[in-house]
Amino acid sequence: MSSIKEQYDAQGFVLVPGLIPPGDAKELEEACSRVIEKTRTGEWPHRRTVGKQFPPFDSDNPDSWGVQHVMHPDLGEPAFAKWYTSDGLVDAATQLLDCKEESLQMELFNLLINPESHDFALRWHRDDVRETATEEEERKALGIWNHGVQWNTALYTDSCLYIVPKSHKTPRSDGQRAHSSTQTPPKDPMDMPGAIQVTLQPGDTVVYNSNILHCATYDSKQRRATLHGTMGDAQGGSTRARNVLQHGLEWMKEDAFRQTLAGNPRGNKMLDLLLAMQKGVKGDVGYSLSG
Ligand SMILES: O=C(O)CCC(=O)C(=O)O
Ligand SMILES: [Fe+2]
Repeated sequence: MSSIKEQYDAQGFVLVPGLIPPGDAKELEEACSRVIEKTRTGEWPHRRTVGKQFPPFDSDNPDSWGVQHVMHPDLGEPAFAKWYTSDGLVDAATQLLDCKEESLQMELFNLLINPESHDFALRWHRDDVRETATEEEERKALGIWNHGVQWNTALYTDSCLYIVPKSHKTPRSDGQRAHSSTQTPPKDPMDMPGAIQVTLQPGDTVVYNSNILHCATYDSKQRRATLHGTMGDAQGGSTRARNVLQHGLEWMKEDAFRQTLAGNPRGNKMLDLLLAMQKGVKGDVGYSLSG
C-alpha cells in the first residue's frame, strides 16, 4: 500500500504536495482570477452565497465564498478540465480509492474563495450525514463512505479548514456531538475535541474523506483561491449520488460540455460514469444537509 493511502485510511486525510504541474500553475491562477471576477460582479450566477453553508446556495447575499462548476462550458476555461484529468491528480485519486482508472467517476469541481466584505464560517459537519444522526445512523453512513475522495488545492496560503483526524471512522463522542449538534458555526473551531487546523502552502493539496468531521472559517481579508473537487469510484454505485448531484449537475449532460472534452479520452470516460450514475437515480436526490 502506498504511504499516502496508509495515512489517508488511518487519519481520514492526507497532505499531498505538487499536484499542480509547475507549467500549469500560471494558467490555473489566471483562470481562477477571471472566474472569481465574473462571480463577484454577478456575471457568473453559480456561486456559494454568504449566508448559506450548504446547497442549495439560494441566499441573495451579494457576497460569495465559492465559484460553482468551474468546468462549465459557459465559463470557457479549459485549464480546469485539463487539471482535473491530469496524471498527478488521477494517480493520487486511484491510489487513495484503490481503484483502476477505468472506474474513476467525474464529479464536482468548484473553487473556494474569500468573501469580499463579510467573514463567514461553516459549522462542524460531515458532508453527507446530518448532525441529528444517531450513533447507529452515523456508524452506518461512515461504513459505506469509501468510494470517493475530496480535495482542497490551495493557490495561496490557506488556513480555512479544520478537521478532526480519524473521525471518518467513528461516530462522534458525546463531547464532539455537543460541539456539532446545532446549525451554528463555532465561536472557536479549536474548542472541538480532537480538532486540528489545516494549513496549506501554495500548491499543496489536502485530500480528505468528506464525511470526516470538519468545519471552515472565511476571513474576508485573507485572499483565498482553493480548487475544491471530488472524484468517485463508480463501483460505489449510487452511494455518492445525493452528495454529488445535490449541487445541480444537469449541465454536465449537455453536448456543450462534452465538446469541451474533445481530445481528452480520460475526461470522456470519467464523464460517462457520472452520467451513468445520474441516469440510475430516480426522482429528486434532495440535500445532504440543511442550513
Ligand atoms: O472551505 C472548505 O475548505 C470546506 C468546505 C466544506 O466543508 C463544504 O463545502 O462542505
Ligand atoms: Fe464540508
